[in-house]
Amino acid sequence: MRRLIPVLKQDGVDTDLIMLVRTILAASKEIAFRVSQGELAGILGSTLNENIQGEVQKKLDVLANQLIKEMLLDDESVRAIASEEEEHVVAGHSTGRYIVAFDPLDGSSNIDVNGQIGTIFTVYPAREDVAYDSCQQFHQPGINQLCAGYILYGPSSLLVLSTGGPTRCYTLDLTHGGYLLTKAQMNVPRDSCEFAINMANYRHWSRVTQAYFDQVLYASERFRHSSVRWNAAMVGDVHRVLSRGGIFLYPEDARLGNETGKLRLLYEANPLSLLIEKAGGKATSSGRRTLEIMPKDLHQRVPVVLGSVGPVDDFNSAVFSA
Ligand code: FDP
Repeated sequence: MRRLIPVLKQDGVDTDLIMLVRTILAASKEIAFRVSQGELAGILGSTLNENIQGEVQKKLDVLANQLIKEMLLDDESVRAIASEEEEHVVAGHSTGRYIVAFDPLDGSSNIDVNGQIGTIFTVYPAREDVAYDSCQQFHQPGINQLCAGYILYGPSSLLVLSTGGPTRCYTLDLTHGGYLLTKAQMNVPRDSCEFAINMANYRHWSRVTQAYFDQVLYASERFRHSSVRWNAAMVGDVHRVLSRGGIFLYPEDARLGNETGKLRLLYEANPLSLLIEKAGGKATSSGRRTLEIMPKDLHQRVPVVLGSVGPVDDFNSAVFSA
């Protein structure tokens, strides 16, 4: 089996970027170890604080953020950092070539139930036309991403990564502590009848979204054998879609704070959209390609609909041409 670094070299990835990915993965190995220790590591449960999004911070959210942030700030190629757990941009090195955004711990509600959780990250080129520590560094569409990935802390720890080429999957080998290539090219099947959506939000959805799911559940022949799978961790649900097809949806809804969606464009929707596209799937937001949205805010939320081309097109044509 092949190790990560030779694969990245063979893919022609820039040496500085390879080193940066290694930095992120060093932090991920420490998080994977603590997660595997669970209660024994004293990392379960909540802190007394809320993050910038007004969500209760879990101990592991804080620990993961601290670990990744500190390791990234030691890397001279990093000009600025954005994190779900940081209100503002964190300044790095003024001459660094890259900016990095990350969600240190996705799927927080799964931490205390021994469920799937993950770290999502993305790397962009630093902008020369704005201050090195300005939030405008991150005002770049997702198509500019040089690299995107997630680490899924599940029964085994997996790294799913694209550096502009195919979406590849690596498994953390605990015997030597490195990531080994276990799937050279992930491919999202074109069609599938599996939906990942929090159906309990039905009452808050727009009328057209409700009407679409009325069809899926009660009338459509195409989706007669459909099923719903909801992990409550985007990394886990998107990993299932990447592995065997399906559609993941988190539409906007009427609840306060969710009017433009729940998931964050910069460090959730964009990296996962790149991985889906590089595996032959489709990633959209309000009917348009997510990767082309120009971000206006570091913590901007967007509706997310991604996965197999067939069901994504079906949803968008029903809801946006209605
Ligand atoms: P969480 O808030 O637990 O970190 O990032 C947001 C997210 O999880 C996604 O990972 C997940 O898909 C979604 O929110 C879960 O939302 P619900 O609470 O509506 O299930």
